[in-house]
Amino acid sequence: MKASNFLFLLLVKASLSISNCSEPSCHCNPIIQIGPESSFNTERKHIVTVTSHLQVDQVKQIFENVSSVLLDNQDVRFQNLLKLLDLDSKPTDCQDLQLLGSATSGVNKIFPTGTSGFLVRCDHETEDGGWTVFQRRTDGKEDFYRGWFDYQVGFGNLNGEFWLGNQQLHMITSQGWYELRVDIILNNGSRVFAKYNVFEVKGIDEYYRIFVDGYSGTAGDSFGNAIHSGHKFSTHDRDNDVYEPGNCAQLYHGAWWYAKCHSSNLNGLYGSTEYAKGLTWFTSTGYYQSVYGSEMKVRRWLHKKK
Ligand SMILES: *[C@@H]1O[C@H](CO)[C@@H](O)[C@H](O)[C@H]1NC(C)=O
Ligand SMILES: *[C@@H]1O[C@H](CO)[C@@H](O)[C@H](O)[C@H]1NC(C)=O
Ligand SMILES: [Ca+2]
Repeated sequence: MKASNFLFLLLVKASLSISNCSEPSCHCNPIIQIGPESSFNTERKHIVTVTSHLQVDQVKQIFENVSSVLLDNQDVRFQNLLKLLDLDSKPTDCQDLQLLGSATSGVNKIFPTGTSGFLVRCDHETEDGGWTVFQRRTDGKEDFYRGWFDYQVGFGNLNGEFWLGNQQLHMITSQGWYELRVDIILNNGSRVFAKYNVFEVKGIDEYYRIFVDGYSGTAGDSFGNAIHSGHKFSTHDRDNDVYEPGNCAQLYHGAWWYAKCHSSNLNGLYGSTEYAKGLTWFTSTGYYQSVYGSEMKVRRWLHKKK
C-alpha cells in the first residue's frame, strides 16, 4: 500500500473516532468536521465562468517563469491548477471563499483536491485577504512540543493557537503555486512580516520537505532558501534534520523544518529566553527572545486580485 493511501485511511479513521466534535472552537483536532455539503457550486460557476480564460493564461505564464524552482512536478501541478477551474469544484482554500463573497476572517471549511474537506482559519484582513492560516501562536496556552502524528494531522484551537497539520498543508499547497506570509508581533508590540513568493510542501513520502524562496518584508529572511528550504519536517520523536550529533526538535523544544538546526523556530517554547528555544525569528529576535505572536499563512497565486 502506498504511504499516501495509508495516511488517508489513518485520517479517515481519526475523523470517525472524533467526529462528535462539532464546535470549531473546541480543543480538538481541526481536521475532522465532515459536515453537510454546502451549496457553493452555483455561485462558483458564475465566478469561474467570468474569470477562467484570463486566469489560465496568467497562471501558465507564472509557471513558465518559475519553472526552475518547480521542475520536478511542474506538469502535475499545472494540471491540478486547471482542475481547480472545473465549474463544479468547491472552495479549495480561503481565497476561493473570498471570491465567493465570504470576506469575514475566521473559521471556514475548505475542500482541497483529494480531501472531503476540513476546517481552516481564514485571514481576509492582511494584504487584500484570501490567506489560509496554518500556524498561530497568541498566548502560549497550547502545547506545541508534540510528536510526529500530532503535527501531521494538526492540533489546537482554530480560534486560538493551532497547527493545521502537515498533511492538510501539503494538500492545500499542492493544488497550485502558493505564496507564504509570516506575520509576527514582537514583544514590544511592533509588527513585522516575511513574505515568500514560492512555498511548496511535499508529501509524507518526503517527510513534508519544503521549498521556500523569494523573500520580501520587514522581519528579515529567517526561513528562506539557504536556511530552511529543502529540509524535511522534524519532531522530538522523528529526527529528519541534517544535524548528525542530535535531534534539533529536542534540542530547541520545537517541531520545524530543521537543518543544523535553525534560524526560525515559531513552534518553539512560548516565552522562552533560553538560547534558540523560544519562538525565534533570528533576523528580528536573535536567539534569546521569543516573539509575542505569530501567524503563518498561504495564498494561491491563481486569483491574486479580486
Ligand atoms: C514572465 O516573464 C516574462 C519575461 O521575463 C515577463 O514579461 C512576464 O511579465 C512574466 N509574467 C509573470 C506572470 O510573471
Ligand atoms: C521593537 O523592537 C524592534 C526590534 O528590536 C525595533 O526595531 C522597533 O523599533 C521596536 N518598536 C517599538 C515600538 O519600540
Ligand atoms: Ca539529527
